[in-house]
Amino acid sequence: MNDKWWKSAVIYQIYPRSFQDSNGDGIGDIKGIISRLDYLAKLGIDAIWLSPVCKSPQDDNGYDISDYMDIDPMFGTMDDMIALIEEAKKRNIKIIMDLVLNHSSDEHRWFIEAKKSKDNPYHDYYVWRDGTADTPPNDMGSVFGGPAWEWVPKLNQYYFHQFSVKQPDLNWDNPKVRQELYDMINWWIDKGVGGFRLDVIDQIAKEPDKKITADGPNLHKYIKELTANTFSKADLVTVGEAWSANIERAPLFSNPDGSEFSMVFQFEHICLDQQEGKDKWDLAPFPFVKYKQIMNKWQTQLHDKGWNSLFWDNHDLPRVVSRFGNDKEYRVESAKMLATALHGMQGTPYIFQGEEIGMTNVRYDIEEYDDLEIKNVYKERLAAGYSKEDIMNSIYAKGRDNARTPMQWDSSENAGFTTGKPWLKVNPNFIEINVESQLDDENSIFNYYAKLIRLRKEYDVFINGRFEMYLEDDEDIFAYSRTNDNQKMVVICNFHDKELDMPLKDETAGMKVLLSNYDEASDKLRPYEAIIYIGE
Ligand code: TEU
Ligand code: CA
Repeated sequence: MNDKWWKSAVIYQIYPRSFQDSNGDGIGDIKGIISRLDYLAKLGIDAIWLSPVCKSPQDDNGYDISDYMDIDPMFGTMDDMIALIEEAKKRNIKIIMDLVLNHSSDEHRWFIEAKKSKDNPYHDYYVWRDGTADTPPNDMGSVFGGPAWEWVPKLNQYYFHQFSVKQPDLNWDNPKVRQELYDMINWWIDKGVGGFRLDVIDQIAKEPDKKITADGPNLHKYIKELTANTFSKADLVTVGEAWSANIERAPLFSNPDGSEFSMVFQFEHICLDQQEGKDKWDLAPFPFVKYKQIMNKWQTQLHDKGWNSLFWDNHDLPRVVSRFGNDKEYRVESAKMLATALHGMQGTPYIFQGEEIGMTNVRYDIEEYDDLEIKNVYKERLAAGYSKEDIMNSIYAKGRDNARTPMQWDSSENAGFTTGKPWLKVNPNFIEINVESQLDDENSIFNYYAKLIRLRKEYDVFINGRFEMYLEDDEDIFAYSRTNDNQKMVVICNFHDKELDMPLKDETAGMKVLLSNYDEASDKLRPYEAIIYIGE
């Protein structure tokens, strides 16, 4: 099962507008990324998942594309993009593009045409329904709040948008739409990209009349057709973002026969710290034992049947160390522990920019946030009678801008991100938490991540070992083994700040410590301690 390069790869996600600005306009750009490639090579990553850089009015920070075959001037030019692909290649790093195929921007030329008239050739590129000004086709809502239907008086029709009103859904039932998208993807493949991440791909086969969004009846038919016409022609990595994927359907998305994607990117473990049946803003404590059950299920049941992505955070999620670790007195220990727990499992690990230095969540005034989702939930919940304090607490915990504050490179003004005014305020803790202070510190979070990545390349068992969990009901410890034909690895992680008796001594007797986040050995499992043992 080690045949595919992406199984032993580590993928680093860049959110371009927040990574590195090169021209002082306060917005990260492609030239900025190029200037930091040596840093990423030092970390040891194999590929960069680049959040969208295509032309976009930036209503949803690039996830609303108005031209799939051009680069947004804010990020640079097509020449810059080609240079990025080439410069990355020199360092053995592949570039993974973010494909947003469920919807386009309302400023895409297809949509501009589509709304001109019902018999315009592009009309059927989108999802329209008749109705009257005050009666939408049904009561479906958009992910970002408000209705999923937008009235266009000139046509006496509504168009469907699962996300913002500036993100009209593409009509995948129209073969012309599918063909246009395949042509565009093949054009990118010819430019030398290493793969694609497919945004909300489980939502393309929507059937709004039946109120179906994710996982529509035609979904896997469309994905198979997409892959056969594009990705299957080259040795690419493809990652399907699928909020609806469960363990039964994940083997389809990531079928080892290559008919769909290389791997699935699913969220079951991410939706645990919210109240049952409500949404992410309705906070609940993290149910640790439940989390372990979910990991155990995915690790054991997908083994040999598909391939999973391993991640704690991304540009839509809070910072891992603030969410599942301790961003105060044990920030360094808990960041390393969380990395260990994740990288030890089977699947392809993702590192979201800044995670490798332990960047944390922020608490800003509402005016200081930028994300449309934060602004919408604030308005909606205020109108619904929630207290401001309540709403802000939800935003501090779950707001997407937690992940989007500029990368903290050094302790100079604006953390070395820009010489201008950053588009989103820099986290004030950049003086303490930044790349520069960690590069030469052997014990830094950065160097711990670099070690983890190196070990993954050295020991096959990280890639193909069978997973077995220990101590299922333990409220503090996540521990498991990975075993292949010639090696066994045991991973022990303390998820809390309690000091515990060292568990599993019989299991680990005679094994050697491969990695640990504390200096000296001890009989106790210290707060947020993580150890990887290796043996035969
Ligand atoms: O995210 C899919 C998605 O459903 C999330 O937006 C999530 O539900 C949201 O963060 C609410 O908490 C993808 C992208 O990752 C996201 O950035 C885009 O906004 C979205 O698709 C639309 O393209
Ligand atoms: Ca810039």
